[in-house]
Amino acid sequence: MARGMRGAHLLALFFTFLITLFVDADGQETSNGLTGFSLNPPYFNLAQGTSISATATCGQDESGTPRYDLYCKLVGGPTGVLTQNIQGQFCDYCNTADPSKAHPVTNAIDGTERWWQSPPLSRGPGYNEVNVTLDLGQLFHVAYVLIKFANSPRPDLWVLERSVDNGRTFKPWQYFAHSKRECIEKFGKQPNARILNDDDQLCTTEYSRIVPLENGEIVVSLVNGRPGSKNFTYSPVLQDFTKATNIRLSFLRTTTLLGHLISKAQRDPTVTRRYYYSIKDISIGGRCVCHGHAQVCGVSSPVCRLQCECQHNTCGESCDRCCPGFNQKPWRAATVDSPNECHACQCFSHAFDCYYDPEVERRGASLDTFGRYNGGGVCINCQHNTAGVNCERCLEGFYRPFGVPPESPTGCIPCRCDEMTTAGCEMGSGRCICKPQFTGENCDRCADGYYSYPQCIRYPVYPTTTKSPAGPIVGCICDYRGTAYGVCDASGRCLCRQGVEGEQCDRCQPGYHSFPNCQDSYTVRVGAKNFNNFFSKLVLYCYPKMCPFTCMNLLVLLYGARSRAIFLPPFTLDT
Ligand SMILES: [Ca+2]
Repeated sequence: MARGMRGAHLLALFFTFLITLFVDADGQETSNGLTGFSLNPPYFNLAQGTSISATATCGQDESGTPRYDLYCKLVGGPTGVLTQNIQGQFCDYCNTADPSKAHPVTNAIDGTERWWQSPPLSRGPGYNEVNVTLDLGQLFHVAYVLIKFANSPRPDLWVLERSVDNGRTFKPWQYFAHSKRECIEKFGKQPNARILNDDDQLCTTEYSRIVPLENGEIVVSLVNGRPGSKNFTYSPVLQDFTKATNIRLSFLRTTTLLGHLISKAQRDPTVTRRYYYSIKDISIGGRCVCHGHAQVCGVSSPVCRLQCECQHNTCGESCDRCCPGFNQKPWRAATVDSPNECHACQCFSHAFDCYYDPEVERRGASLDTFGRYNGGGVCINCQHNTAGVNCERCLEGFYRPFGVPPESPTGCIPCRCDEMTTAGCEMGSGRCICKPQFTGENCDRCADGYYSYPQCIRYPVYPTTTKSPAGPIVGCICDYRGTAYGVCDASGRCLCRQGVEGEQCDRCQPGYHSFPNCQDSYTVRVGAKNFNNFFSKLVLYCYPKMCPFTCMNLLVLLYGARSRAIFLPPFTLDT
């Protein structure tokens, strides 16, 4: 009981120490996590509550079955705790089946004096290489890793590694060796080098000394002492360097009393049973990665993951994107000088979401909520019959009458136009917009270059061809509307259609009218009654020299002698 109290007291002291270190790490950081415009959640011990695993543990075999593992401490002197005293060594055994002799890896993060222990080398020299991995469950910024060792010295040779892809790949964070030579030979790193870059991977020798034989500590600072530590929000390299989803302690060799002579003694179990790793507790000082957009990082139910409480209109577990509808500008991390908040898109209340398009910003085609063409937000899925970058237009076939505000959900009303001849109508006035082949106030005539209303067929345009490929290219300027077969012949002469004349085929021949639809007939609309008194409409083509009544002859030819033409009022000659 007294021991537990003492442990808790030490732990409290320890965390006070941690918090002090972290505030120092950011320099300018105030107690509320505010650095200029950049918001940051507080640091805490990430190790508590993570899942931890070890590749080997004393007291169990490779399959996890409990077994007896005898080990002895390097430290001399009876403590009364150990049960055996063999040849002056103080020994004990591990067994995971016995709670008082079990040293599972979860002991390394439980905040108590209990510890994790690896199998002694007497079980095999392969137990020099043991990994302890912490799965943080999500991405964090890690400022410090503190490891308190238990009843063995600190490791002789090892690597602190991190993963940013949930444990798929690991890369070194820091190397540890007992000699400068090993830094170079094993890791290719200059020992105890000055830190020049935010992402330099150091090789340290100070933490591999054999003393203390028990209860040693290693403090790995990943922020302090680095160039970007005083300006964390402006140091993307340091921000990246401190990110981790998983942390791995990759132990390569235990510390021994014999140094390099271990190879000679490695078959002697009375020697090798004294060599193993033991960890009393690991603390990882870190905080959520919120990109300067959150002051609070809390537990989100039901997934029980820590989540930034994002501000500045940002969203996502780490505030790493703009919230739906706030993509007028591209997402950016907050800095000391600017919150770099996400701005709302202007969709006139016709869309919930938008995306950012740099090309739209370059063209100055996106309106912001202040009425300026600033940013590149494009509204997604415009509702209420609207369309456009800002849902500012009506869909084709709809128009918004003058005076109706653009955000009105009922503002876009259907055009009152003939769908056959029109392509929607004008905003405001609702005036019909003719399809290309039609013209006129009501789109009831063929446009230039088209004929035979209401089909309005395009006059054929043939590619220019020449029959004398060896000859010079002859330029010709012809009115395509009056030209037949091709624009011109090999000599450059325009080839006019029937009823058309002129060097450029640009006028009707005498007796023809209505260029380019040069006709020699007038169209007379008449009504006709056939034998069965069935009244039908037909169109007769009468030559200009015929009087309209002469058309009767045609009618008789078509419908028989007893049919009668009734000219529909008004009796007109279509030109
Ligand atoms: Ca512990």
